[in-house]
Order: sequence, then C-alpha cells, then structure tokens
Amino acid sequence: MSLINNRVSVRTALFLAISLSILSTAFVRPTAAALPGETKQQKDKRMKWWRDAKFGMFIHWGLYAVPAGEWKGKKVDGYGEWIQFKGKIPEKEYAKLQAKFNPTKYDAKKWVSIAKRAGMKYIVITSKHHDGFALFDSKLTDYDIMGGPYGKDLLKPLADACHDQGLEICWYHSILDWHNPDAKGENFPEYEKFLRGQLKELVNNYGHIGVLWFDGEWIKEWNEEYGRNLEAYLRDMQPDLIVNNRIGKRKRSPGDFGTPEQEIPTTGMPGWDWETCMTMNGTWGFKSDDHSWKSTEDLLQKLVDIVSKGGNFLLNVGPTAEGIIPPESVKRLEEIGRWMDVNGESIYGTTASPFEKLAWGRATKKPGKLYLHVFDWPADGKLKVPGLTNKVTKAYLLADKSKKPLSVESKADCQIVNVPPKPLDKIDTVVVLEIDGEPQVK
Ligand code: JFZ
Repeated sequence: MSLINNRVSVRTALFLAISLSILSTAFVRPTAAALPGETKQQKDKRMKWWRDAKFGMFIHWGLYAVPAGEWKGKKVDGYGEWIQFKGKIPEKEYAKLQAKFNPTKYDAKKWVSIAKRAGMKYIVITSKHHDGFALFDSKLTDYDIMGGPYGKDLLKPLADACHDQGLEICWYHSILDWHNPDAKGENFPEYEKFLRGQLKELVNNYGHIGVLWFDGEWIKEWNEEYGRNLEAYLRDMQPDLIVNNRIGKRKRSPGDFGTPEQEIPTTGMPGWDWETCMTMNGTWGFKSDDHSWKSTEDLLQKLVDIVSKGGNFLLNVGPTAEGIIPPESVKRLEEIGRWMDVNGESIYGTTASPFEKLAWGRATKKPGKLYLHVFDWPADGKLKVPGLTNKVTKAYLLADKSKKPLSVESKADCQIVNVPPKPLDKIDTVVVLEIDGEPQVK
C-alpha cells in the first residue's frame, strides 16, 4: 500500500525516501580508495593536516537565520535550515528573505578567533545550503549576498581571517538546490554546469581551500559518475583539495572521508578516514526557540570518544541573522578551549586507542605514548589498564607541569597506575604512559 494512501504527505514521503536512500548506501561495504593514480604516500601527505587536526567548526548560516524557526507566527519543526521545506514555504515567498538578510554585526575575525581559542583547526561554512542562496559574490546568480542589503561577500573576510590565524577554510556546498529550476528533472545537466561554475569560483577566488564538504547528494538526479567527474575537475584546480564522501553517494569512493552525522560510530570506521558532524543544540541553522544545548562535559567527552576511535569532530554553530554566534555556543567553546590548552597534546596528531573498551574513559596514542583519558576517577587511586603488556617507562598527569612520576604495578591481566586521590580535571584528566615499542594489548 502506498505511503500516500496512508495520508502521509508527499513531503514526508520524500523526506523518508531521502532518509532511506542515505541509509541504503550507508550499509554498502565499500573499499577504501585513493584517487585514481594517487599513491598511498601521496594521499597520506594530502590528508596529513586534516588527520592531525581532529577538531573543526561547522557553520550553518544563511537566509533561514532570518525566520529562525518560525513562519507567519507559527513555529516550524525540524532543523532551522530546512524551514523552506518543512514549512511548505513557496519559493517566491522564501526568496523575499534575501532583502531582509543584513548581518551588520558579522565579525569574521572574531568568529575565527572563537574557533581558534576552542582548539579548532579548520572551519567549514555553508557557501550554499539546500535553499540555493549563495553567501558569496557569485557571478552566476543574483540569488546571493550581493543582491541584498548587506552587499558584501561574507566568505572572503572569513577565508582571509582563517589564512591570517592559521586555520584551514572549507566550504559546505549543497548539490540539492531548491531555488534553481534546473536542479530537478531533465535540465539537471544544465544545473551541473552551474554547480561546477560556482565551485570554480569557490576554489579559485578565496586562496587555499582545505575541504569541499558536499551534501544533498541523495537526490535521484545525482550519481557516482557525476561525483567522480566533479572530484577530478576540482582536483585539477587544486590538487591537494580534500572532499567528503557526499560528493558521491556516501560510500568510500569518490571522496576522502566518511561523514556520520549526529552520531559516533560505536567502533569508529576502521581503515577509513571519517568525521562526525554534530549540532551543539538541536539544529544546524539558528532557531530562536532551540535551547537544547549539550553540556560542555558531553561535548568534550564526545570529542575524546571520537578521536579515540580515529575520527574528527566537526562541531556546529548556527549564527543569528545579525551575524552573532549564540553566547551559549561561545561559552561551551571557551570551556573546551581551556581544556585543549592544557591537554591538546593528547588529541592533535594522535591515532585510535589500542584498547577495545575502557570502563573509566578512553585512550589515544602517539609513538611511545599512551594518553589515558579518565572520565571516572578511581576512588581508590588505582587506575587499572587492562591487558597492556608493554613496559611503562614513565607515568604522569599531562596537566601536571612538573610531570611528577606516578608509580605503576604490573599484574597478570593489567597494569595499575597509582594516581592522586583527586583528578586535575573533573571532565577528563589525562594520564600519560610512556612505553617501549608499539602498544601490546592482550
Ligand atoms: C544534511 C542537511 O540536510 C542538513 O541540513 C545539515 O546541513 C546536515 C549537516 O547535512 O543533513 C541531513 C540530510 C539528510 C537527512 C538527514 C539529515 N535525511 O534524509 O535523513
């Protein structure tokens, strides 16, 4: 029986279809792949900054910040940036928001400084989301920031500030486009040319770009061949560009990394680069009534959990229509940044934990070092490290500037680190074990 006969609206059926299409590809057992003709060494070199970075800022910003989750006096459920779809707003009505979007309080340098102080190493901002509105000066459309009251490119100052402050600037760009009439049906090849044209602007006009983060790939008009051809086109313009797996159909190729969304894969994605993207509250794009903020403790432990499984964490902020990052987001990022100032060594440039599971927390590693991230501090001062057989040459608290040695006892099935009665950080205190050789865990 058709879903529609069950009085499920066409739109809901469409949303379900999109979800099913994503889920169907999510379970395809793909194989990791480098670019055709790219050696493993070349790919490792290209991916190095991204693999070492671990932590980035996602920014969802655009016309949808103006209604901020409400339309004609009624609250619209779902993500803020989906208001045009979920609110069933006619295209002509929604497009009038262009004349209202005037972010006079936007301060790109401040945004980059907030990300940098949080310990983030890259920024991914929506150059164009599903609504088709371009936050940059595009010569290919009037449906861009230049056609509204603000009249200046929003991405240029952000790219310049990233380059000045040492962060990578990256673009989220949606393949799905609700505004461009060619983006559906038989004219799609025309739209694909438009898509390539805007991407050419985004790769060539803003200095070095770190990542192109695609989305909206689930549409029936898009396919793997389009994805492979687009990846080659982009690499031709910037050979070291990194692209996510949504340039194709979310498999392991085309694209360089997997993109689990709002979730952390239980065992990571072994043998594959991957990045979890997540909202800080319940929406990507700003909604005035969404106060479901995750705590700093939750966000920081998610970062550590993700990195301990070999992934990156792309944490989202949704600025207001005036250009302000919500203070609740800034507060959490400042608190995370204070922890990262002291403990960043246990995050940046590390690789996944050698332990299957640790009852009290997580682990990350570097050659010759294990970083034990203790969320639940042992009341008896005895931190059990299961199965580790390496000789521990030194143990100390990463936050202890004196690196006062901690004693370690070897037992048959574990090693016990004798730690102080109180942790140095209630969210995550890091114990460093310096070991001989590669970690051996039985
Ligand atoms: C996609 C976007 O739609 C969303 O607005 C945000 O940009 C996120 C990072 O990426 O998220 C999706 C896409 C498809 C589904 C759910 C979330 N789906 O079909 O279930």
